[in-house]
Amino acid sequence: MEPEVLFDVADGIGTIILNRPKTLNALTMNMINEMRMRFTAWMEDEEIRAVVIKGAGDRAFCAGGDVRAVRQAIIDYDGDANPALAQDFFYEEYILNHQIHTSAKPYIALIDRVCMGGGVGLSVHGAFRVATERTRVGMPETTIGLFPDVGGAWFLSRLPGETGTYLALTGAPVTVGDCLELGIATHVVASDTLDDLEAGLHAADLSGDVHAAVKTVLDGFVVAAGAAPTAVAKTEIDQCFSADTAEEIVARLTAAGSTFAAHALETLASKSPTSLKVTLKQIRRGALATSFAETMTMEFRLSQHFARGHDFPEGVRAVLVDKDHKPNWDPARLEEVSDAAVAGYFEPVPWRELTFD
Ligand code: QUE
Repeated sequence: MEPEVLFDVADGIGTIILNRPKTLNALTMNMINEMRMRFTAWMEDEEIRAVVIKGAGDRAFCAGGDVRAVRQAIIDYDGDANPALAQDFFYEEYILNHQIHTSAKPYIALIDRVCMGGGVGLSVHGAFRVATERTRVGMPETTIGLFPDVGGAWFLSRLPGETGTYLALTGAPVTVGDCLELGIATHVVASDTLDDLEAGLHAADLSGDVHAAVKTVLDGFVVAAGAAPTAVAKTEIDQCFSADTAEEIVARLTAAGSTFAAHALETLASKSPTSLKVTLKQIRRGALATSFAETMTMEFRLSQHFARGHDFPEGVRAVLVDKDHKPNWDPARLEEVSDAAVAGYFEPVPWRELTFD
């Protein structure tokens, strides 16, 4: 059987290749475990000077987590806590995100084509994020009744103005121009130069200041990024998405009356009302957090409550299993999701806590 993730070491560079091209390199528990172990070993290995991550195949960097498997575990389970997979998947994935965020060695994500959800968590927290003209980045979790996790509270709340709140709630994917303009990407290169770029990294002298050496190589491949429609809409996004409640965001978009606002409204209307309200609070709390670790502790709690809720398995059913794209959200309307219900999602769960020392 073909390994789900490949590791290669050469010229002081450890390379991770996500290798499930038929499923858009969606992350399995096995892939997360293997990457966690390898990453730990590489951080302690003096021969490894930098880490590169990329996706196999010609369709995706990584489309997200294997949430179908998590949903199935939830359906099959009848215990008091959460099924092992719904605990371990998020727990181990978030530790991996934290490892990437805190990596002392340059971490270089080659984000070609689709990069969604869990794929964003494997790329955006690294020091170098290389996008191409084919890149599509998004946090679409509110579409499946979940929330923009994998460090979304941290990085989305730190994007310019309210653009991260907009991306979090609508799940809207962005193209390469926005990736650069919003700071999701550090470099934009042509996809047909990626092999040369990797060869450049392998040929570089990484024995001195390795961050500077990597930056010099990447800088040499930079091309123009093109239009940034989300960044262009920032003033309107800031006006509408700075509201304190999801209802008020909807009211401001309704009052705005623009094509952009109408499209955003239509998008929000299809999302889980619970996801929207919890996500807004998650992003606001993320903005106030003083450490990445603190936001991951919060997100793990959220993941556990979503695993016990109605909308996450239902959203996965509608989008990824039955593919009818007609989720039956419960509650079905924003007004029916109480402040108390939202607050409950942020409470610790008795069976496990994710903390970092
Ligand atoms: C929203 C999401 C996800 C999604 C689609 C959405 C998501 C996710 C996947 C996905 C895609 C391909 C796969 C797979 C999962 O799709 O998080 O296993 O092969 O992982 O609209 O949040």
